[in-house]
Amino acid sequence: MNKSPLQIARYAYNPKLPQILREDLNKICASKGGATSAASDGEAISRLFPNTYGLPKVEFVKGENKKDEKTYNVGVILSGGQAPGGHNVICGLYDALKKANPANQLFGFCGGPSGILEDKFIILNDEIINEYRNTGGFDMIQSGRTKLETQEQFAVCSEVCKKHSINAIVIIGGDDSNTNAAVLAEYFKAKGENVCVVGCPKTIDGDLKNEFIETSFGFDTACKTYSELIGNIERDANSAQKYWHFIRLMGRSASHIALECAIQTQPNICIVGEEVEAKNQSLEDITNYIASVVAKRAENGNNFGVCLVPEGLIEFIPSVKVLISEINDLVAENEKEFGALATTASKIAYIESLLTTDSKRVFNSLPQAIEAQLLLDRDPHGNVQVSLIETEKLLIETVKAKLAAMKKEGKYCGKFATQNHFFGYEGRCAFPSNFDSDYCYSLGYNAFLLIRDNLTGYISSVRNLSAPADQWLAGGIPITMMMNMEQRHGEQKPVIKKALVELDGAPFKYFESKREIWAVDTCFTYPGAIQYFGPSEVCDRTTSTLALENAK
Ligand code: FBP
Repeated sequence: MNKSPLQIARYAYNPKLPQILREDLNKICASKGGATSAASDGEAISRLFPNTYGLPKVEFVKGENKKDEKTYNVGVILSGGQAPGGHNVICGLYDALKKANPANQLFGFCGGPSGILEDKFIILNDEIINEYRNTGGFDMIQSGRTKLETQEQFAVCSEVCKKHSINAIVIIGGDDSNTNAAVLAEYFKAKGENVCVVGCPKTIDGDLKNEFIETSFGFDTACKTYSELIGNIERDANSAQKYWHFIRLMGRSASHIALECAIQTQPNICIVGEEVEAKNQSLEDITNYIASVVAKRAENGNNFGVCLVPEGLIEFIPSVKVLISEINDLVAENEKEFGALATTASKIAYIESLLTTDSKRVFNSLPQAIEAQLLLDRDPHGNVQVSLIETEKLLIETVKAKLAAMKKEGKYCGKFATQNHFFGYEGRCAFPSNFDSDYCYSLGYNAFLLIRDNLTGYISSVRNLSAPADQWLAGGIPITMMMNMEQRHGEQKPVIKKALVELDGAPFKYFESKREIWAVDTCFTYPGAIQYFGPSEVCDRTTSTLALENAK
């Protein structure tokens, strides 16, 4: 493997562990709280998880633990989209496992959850692990989006575990993957098979968080990477003073990334999908708002600016949400006929003919490119892939049209020359920030302790993250505790509740209190590149989202 100087320097970085995890493994004990219950729908969830529901929360504390003579064969799986720090979760898990007993083995299932189903793995050793310490990407074992959810799949997992004497599985993934980890844990318990299943909270989207999981890993590095790029664009905009830049940011449904980047870079506009939905705003409302800011800045001689758009915005506009859900159903119900259509035009015409009158009107109001993007392949859940919809271009078009209409009415709107950008993949495999390097390593190391104490159905939890790493708290949360029942594919399913931006939460409140000033004045801030070496206040800084949420 060719190595850059930074990669070589990062190998030497020693991730910081919480104080408790620095103890000798035999001196760390699980302190258990009382029985827990689900976030809501406790009765239904307790029926579905008779063996793993109601388990206590666990915190690791100093104490005497029995000498562990057991040999562990652990399987690890990376699930879903890449997020900076994934390799460090594996490195932390590996180091703890080998520290407990050098004979313990770590099986890296390749290509995501399909790796265990196809029995495709590599045995991780020092040579492999040392190539990936503190590096971005998931390329050590790759990831995938296969869902582990059916009884047949679980039976295959069980066979593979028996074949290799695997007694624990760590699933590193988002809300759905951790939900599936809980279902798999329940399956093994119900069958009386002693395979411990532990989850780890991953996703750049930042939407896997709650009282016990302060943030998912990867969010910190991804937001810092995008903020660096946005800051650079802001400086370019302020230097040339001739373009409005429309920047779409990844994050799937949730607007956490856009909001965090807005706080870090202070752009003129940031649309928050959750607010659009709460205020029942239409595409026209959003367009009018942006056009009014453009005109106001033009009055002050500022024919430039920056507007951030979360990639999930389109799904939050109520009328478009209804349209998308109709299209999802129509595509699923008419899969064969729809799939046989050869051209985009014929697909558009076909769907249009089946839409309800209101949705047809909304569909027809969109530019043809967006109509086509709404019909692209669905994800494994049957949902539209928001990363493929160019909402920033849609807004440029609607704002242009609005400004033209305003000019006709005699309003001064200045010039509106635009550039569009989409930042997503640029941030998912960056070298993890010090925070993500430390957090991920701790999550992996901690996952081994959960396995050692046979805490199946738990998610690795490292908390108190705004404090220096040595003060972080480590433990485990029963996954069922974070669940509620939701309608999925026409059925009620137990799932981890997705955390969207809360409009009464501290990050949004902060943004709301500033946005009017940022809109008209030029208040850009330039965060610069992630720093890995240097003063702690620069290198170990966490996200504003975490700082504001933890300050409450
Ligand atoms: P996860 O939810 O699996 O962590 O993935 C997050 C994400 O990066 C989203 O922000 C984005 O919409 C999606 O993955 C893109 O998916 P893909 O990698 O399949 O193009």
